[in-house]
Amino acid sequence: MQVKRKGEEHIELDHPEKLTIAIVQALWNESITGEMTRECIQTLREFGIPEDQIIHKNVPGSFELPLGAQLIENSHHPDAIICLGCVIKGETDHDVFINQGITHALMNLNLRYGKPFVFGVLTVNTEEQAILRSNGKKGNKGKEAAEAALHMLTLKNTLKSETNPGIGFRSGKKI
Ligand code: DLZ
Repeated sequence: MQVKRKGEEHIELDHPEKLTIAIVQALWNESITGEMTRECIQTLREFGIPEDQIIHKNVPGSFELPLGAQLIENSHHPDAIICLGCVIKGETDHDVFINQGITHALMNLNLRYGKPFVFGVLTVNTEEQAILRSNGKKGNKGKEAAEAALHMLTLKNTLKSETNPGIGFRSGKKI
């Protein structure tokens, strides 16, 4: 029996090859968000998402993640959008304002579009904390974000099948 790693146990996709997933990466603290993006893409690939169905776009900083995500939603209509950023606390409260702005905006996008807009943003006190959370020593937020997106798509598909028994299709697409 295949033992699933933590985070995988709720992911069950019948047709991952039909999914399109977008990643929006903030370029502030790029070495950190680059690692998160690399791991995010690798995780999506491990679950069977085709390489050419992973859309990867950049925005300047984490504050721009929600608008970047909405623009991609309007242009490509992916099944899920993963937002990756890293906000490090400084001398002022900028981190609080940016983080609150992103969380509210992404929550609104989730509910408005009824699809996962994943909050894959590190909200840390130091660069060291960010490195530990992006190099695997204390996990990798990019990987977690990919798993969160696929978990939510599994849930969405399960609920669809339960309410339309024997169908499980929408727009001819069962995932
Ligand atoms: C301005 C700023 C600061 C001070 N710190 C960060 C940060 O730690 N992480 C991040 O992703 N972005 C930061 N930014 C940039 C803002 O997110 C945004 O790009 C600019 O304020 C322009 O709107």
